[in-house]
Amino acid sequence: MAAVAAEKKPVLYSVWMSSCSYRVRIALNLKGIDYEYRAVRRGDPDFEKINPIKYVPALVDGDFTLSDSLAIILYLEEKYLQHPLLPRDLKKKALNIQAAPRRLSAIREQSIATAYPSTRLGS
Ligand SMILES: N[C@@H](CCC(=O)N[C@@H](CS)C(=O)NCC(=O)O)C(=O)O
Repeated sequence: MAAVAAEKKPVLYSVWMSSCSYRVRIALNLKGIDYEYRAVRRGDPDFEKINPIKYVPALVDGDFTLSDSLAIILYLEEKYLQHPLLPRDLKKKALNIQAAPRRLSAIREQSIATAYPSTRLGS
């Protein structure tokens, strides 16, 4: 009988201060997924070969490459059933996905305000 090849860890391509990448790291950690982290520099031609969309984050899972934080999080949620991030109830789940883009921009605004305090509204 042929041995079953061990599945490789998913690889996250990320920039340390990218809020879009934080979301995916938060999801990976909440779900307890073992993954490999690869730091990317802006304009890195090797990364652009892996992800022609060029934006981080990008997740490589075997022969599958996916870009966009929300798409990645939903993919991880479906693939790894442990520690669900979304309710099972169809309508509650849909409402969470409806709210997700707003929550994602809130993370972005908070991280910009933390990194660049002079950009805070009202200051
Ligand atoms: N909707 C995308 C947005 C991706 C995005 O804008 N990524 C930024 C970093 S947060 C990026 O890679 N920008 C290109 C650049 O800075 O050169 C997502 O949520 O992943």
